[in-house]
Amino acid sequence: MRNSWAARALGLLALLLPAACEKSGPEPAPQGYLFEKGPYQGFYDPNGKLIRLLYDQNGDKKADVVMLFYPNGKPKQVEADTDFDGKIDRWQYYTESGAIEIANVR
Ligand SMILES: [Ca+2]
Repeated sequence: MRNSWAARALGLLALLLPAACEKSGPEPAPQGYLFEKGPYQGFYDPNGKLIRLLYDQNGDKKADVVMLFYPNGKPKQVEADTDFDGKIDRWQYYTESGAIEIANVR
């Protein structure tokens, strides 16, 4: 399935979004804060909104999926290196309302 990587990336949201709401997490620093869990790394703004999400799928300490989000919480762009060669080979850009604006596979 062509869009399965994107679906998987979006599925990460389900794992990380609750963290933004947990009271037991680290107190937000003035410029936002980083949350790391296994291969996932999320960066949140001072209000606890997820701004950026990185995912290291193959465990080589380099992010293979990078997601950016609008202030409304919807995905803004998703870029992925699906063959782990260090180059982005798939990407999707979204409108602020959540519709896919550009999707491409290199
Ligand atoms: Ca990697």
